[in-house]
Amino acid sequence: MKNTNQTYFLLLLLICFLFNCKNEKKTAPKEEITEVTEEVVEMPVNVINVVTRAMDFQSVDTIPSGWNTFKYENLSNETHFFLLDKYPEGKTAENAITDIAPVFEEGMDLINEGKAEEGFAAFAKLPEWYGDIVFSGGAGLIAPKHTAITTVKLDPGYYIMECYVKMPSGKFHTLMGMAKPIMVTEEDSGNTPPKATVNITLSGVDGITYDKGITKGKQIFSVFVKDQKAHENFIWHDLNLVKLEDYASEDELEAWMDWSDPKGLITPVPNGITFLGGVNDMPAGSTGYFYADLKPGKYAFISEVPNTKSKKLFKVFDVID
Ligand SMILES: [Cu+2]
Repeated sequence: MKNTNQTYFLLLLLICFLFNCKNEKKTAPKEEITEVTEEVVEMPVNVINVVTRAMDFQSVDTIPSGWNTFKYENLSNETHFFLLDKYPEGKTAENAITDIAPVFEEGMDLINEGKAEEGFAAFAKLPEWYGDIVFSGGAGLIAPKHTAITTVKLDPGYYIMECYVKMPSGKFHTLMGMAKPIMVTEEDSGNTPPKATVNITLSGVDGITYDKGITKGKQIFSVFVKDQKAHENFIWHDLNLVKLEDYASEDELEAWMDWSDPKGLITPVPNGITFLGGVNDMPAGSTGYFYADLKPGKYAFISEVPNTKSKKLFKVFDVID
């Protein structure tokens, strides 16, 4: 009968397939397997999930210290990032609300009213302990409906996870709910950092440099912070990956990257710009990592500080097919 023959043939095929698979595993030389895995960028499995649906950070409250990889899913309709602020002993989210937020609000309101000088002067009211906050990395700017994967090393302590991108009204997301306390415990995660495919050096003196041409496909970028400083807007330099459409304006992007500009860091982002993550502010000497899957096209690395072009903190590059 035709049907029986067909079944028999399929069964034979299945047995052959299973046998072959088994056989291959047994006889494949070890070197060959190692060679294959070296070519492939493996995605991390042990991750801390962070999700934004509106003006929120949904994640666990307590994480181990040491190397941690964050998978930040931005399901909202706005561009966000997250920065991990390590607070000095005894200071908490309550102090952020009472001592810091009002100062930023007052300063920003004055800048928005066109009173830039008075606005900047208002920041003198920041408490002394503000200078003791250690910005400890996090995900760079990430577009709506995109996911950023970032690996950083954290010391034990009390942190605030924050995003200070601004609403169209000029209000910081930090004041809209994007500030979440995270406890980093003494217990070490036991994780090791990933192996980078491209090594970036970030410096306030030499700008952004990297060790090889950037090719399409999955990449793991390491970001070494050679030196660090507060720029004109009090912010340290970080590293963001951006996809630029042909019609995107580099000048508009440069201006947008300064929160102290009345139009800066306000969503929506300039036309033709898609943020793809990166590594947020970290102290000098630190290294962070981020993952990206690149398609051919025009991209840039840029810091979230003013005057990036002249500081060499805005590097445009092509990913060729
Ligand atoms: Cu935000």
